[in-house]
Amino acid sequence: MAGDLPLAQDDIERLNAGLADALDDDYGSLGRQLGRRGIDIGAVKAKVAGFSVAVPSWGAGRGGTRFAKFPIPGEPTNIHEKLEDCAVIQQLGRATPRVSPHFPWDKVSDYRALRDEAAALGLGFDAVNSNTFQDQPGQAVSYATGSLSSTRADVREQAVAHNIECIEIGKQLGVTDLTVWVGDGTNFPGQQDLGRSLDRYLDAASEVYAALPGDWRMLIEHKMFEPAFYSTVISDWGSSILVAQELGEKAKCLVDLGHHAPNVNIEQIVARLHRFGKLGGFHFNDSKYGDDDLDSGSINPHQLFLVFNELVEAEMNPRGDFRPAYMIDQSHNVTDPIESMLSSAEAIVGAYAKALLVDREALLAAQEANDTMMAFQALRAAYRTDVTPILAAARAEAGGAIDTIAAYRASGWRGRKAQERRAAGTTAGIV
Ligand code: LRH
Ligand code: MN
Repeated sequence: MAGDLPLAQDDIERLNAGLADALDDDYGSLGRQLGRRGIDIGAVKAKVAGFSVAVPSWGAGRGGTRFAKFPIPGEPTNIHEKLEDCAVIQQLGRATPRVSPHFPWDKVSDYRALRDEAAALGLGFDAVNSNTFQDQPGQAVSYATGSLSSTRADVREQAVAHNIECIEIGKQLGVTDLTVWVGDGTNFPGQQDLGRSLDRYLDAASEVYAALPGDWRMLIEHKMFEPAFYSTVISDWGSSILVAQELGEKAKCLVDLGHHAPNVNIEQIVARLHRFGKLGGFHFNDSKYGDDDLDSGSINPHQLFLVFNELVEAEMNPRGDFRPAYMIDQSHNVTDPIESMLSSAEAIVGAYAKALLVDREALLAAQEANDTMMAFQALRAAYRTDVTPILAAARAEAGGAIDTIAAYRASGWRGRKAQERRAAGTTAGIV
């Protein structure tokens, strides 16, 4: 049981008390509105209360770009402080009970102790992320030539060994998913043979696959470009699903919303991966141009809704073991990371709640009748519904804050941490 939650629960309840009447009024009127549409608001609230998304450990600190990083006083600089901040997000939002760690960024000497430390804060862990896109001090060979697809056997072996080390760490943290994203690719035509690169990747990835315990999954994360700018070995969902099918049943595909060209129909990719039983997980974020890692739902909330519309359809028509790992993957360059993750989690849960409001019978009937406008209106009626009262009610009933950002600011958490924590570095880059 979570012993030492970071914030005073009384403070949260006192703030909620001042907002409860208004929430009751809003919830009541929404309940009547949904009732007229044949929807039981209580049933939607129950589904929302059961929904959760993991936060990235690397999102708890300020992120940066290749140009600069602007840290804020009191931001976390190690996994222990990151867990504290993730516990604040969970205590206020009650939708992010797991943290997805990244290695070696979150390396410690005792992972069982880390697991207990997280549990005391009301947290668990989600998919472990390997890192063969940066060289670490003292590393035997460099990843400058790529990692799992490098032409150099010693580099591939090092990358395989690192992924297997992440599995061993994950076992101690109680997780059963390994996320494998490799930045491998080229900047010049001809730099590498596009076919052989994939073959080398497949050989090395199959060694990682062979090391997976029976109940584990390997989540293959595709990305169109960056850090490579001419070709990327696992560049799109097609490459990802072919690799996952080649590797085996435990290999699934992870969709990072920011890893596609602008205007790509990501909800259709979700439907395709689900159709073939290969939908393994998500990295939620938003973007306008490239892999901007902006707050989920901040640029294109309709796309997020349409993705969840496919996920609710998938939930109702499961293929294989349908249990996608829902995770946030963002870089908070200009906001307080805690506020961004509170706001993003709300946007993600909100998209799920709206997708639950779709009248699927009416939608299917209109589709079958080729009544395009009524099919679209079935989605639009759900999308334009303000589900905020449902989210706030579910949160408050779980001990969270009705207004998460107001409660966070009232807590003075960041100011307190600025007194306690050492200043973060200003080295440019993602973390
Ligand atoms: C690559 C990526 C991947 C993580 C990294 C932090 O762009 O999305 O998921 O390893 O960001
Ligand atoms: Mn990602």
